[in-house]
Amino acid sequence: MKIEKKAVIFDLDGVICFTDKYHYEAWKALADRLGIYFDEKINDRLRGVSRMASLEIILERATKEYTQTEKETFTAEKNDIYRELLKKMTPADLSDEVKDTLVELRRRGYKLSIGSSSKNTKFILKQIGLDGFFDVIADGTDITHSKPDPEVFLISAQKIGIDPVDCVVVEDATAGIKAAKAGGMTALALFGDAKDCGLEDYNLTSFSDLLNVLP
Ligand code: B16
Ligand code: MG
Repeated sequence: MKIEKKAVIFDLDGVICFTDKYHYEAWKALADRLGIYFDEKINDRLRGVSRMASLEIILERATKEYTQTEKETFTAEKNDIYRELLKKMTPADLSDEVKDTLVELRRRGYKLSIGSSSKNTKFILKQIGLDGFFDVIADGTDITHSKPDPEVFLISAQKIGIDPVDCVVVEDATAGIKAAKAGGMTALALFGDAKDCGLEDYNLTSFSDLLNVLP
């Protein structure tokens, strides 16, 4: 299959790099402190969804109600732990496969951008040595509605100046595939629960499979 498009919008967590273990460790520390059961299976449900929506999923197992102010304290607490863990990331956390594929896509003339729900996007990109690499970044700091709402991808397309129909999105989360489709874009699934979710236009076999699909 060949897909004729002008821009590629990448999800960050789970596509360009892998921060799930740090999200898990940070949420687990918070859940343990609150005495709420949390495991890796529940953590999988947090892929691509916003920080507050992630907390709400964890609180499904809480035995008491929390106020909005308490919830905001909890998400801030989790984020402090998470950012400390992110400091462990280095350019070695960016695989040669991802780096070489990005460079080749740029050589082929594609505009490259990020569409991530994470408010830590710029910090993560700096840690892995991709600071300033992408033509455009749209992230959790730009949006009011998280994936599966298409907002982050539409802002990304608008910032690059390319029509959504000429954009492909690479995603590891079903929420992200839904967001891409809702935005009128072509959705490529890679890893995670996005793969074979039934809504994707194409399942990538690997990150570098992009070079087979995008001429
Ligand atoms: P933060 P993505 C998402 O990033 C993560 O997959 C999701 O687990 C996280 O809750 C969300 O970012 C918000 O992240 O707390 O750093 O703002 O997959 O859209 O790149
Ligand atoms: Mg993701």
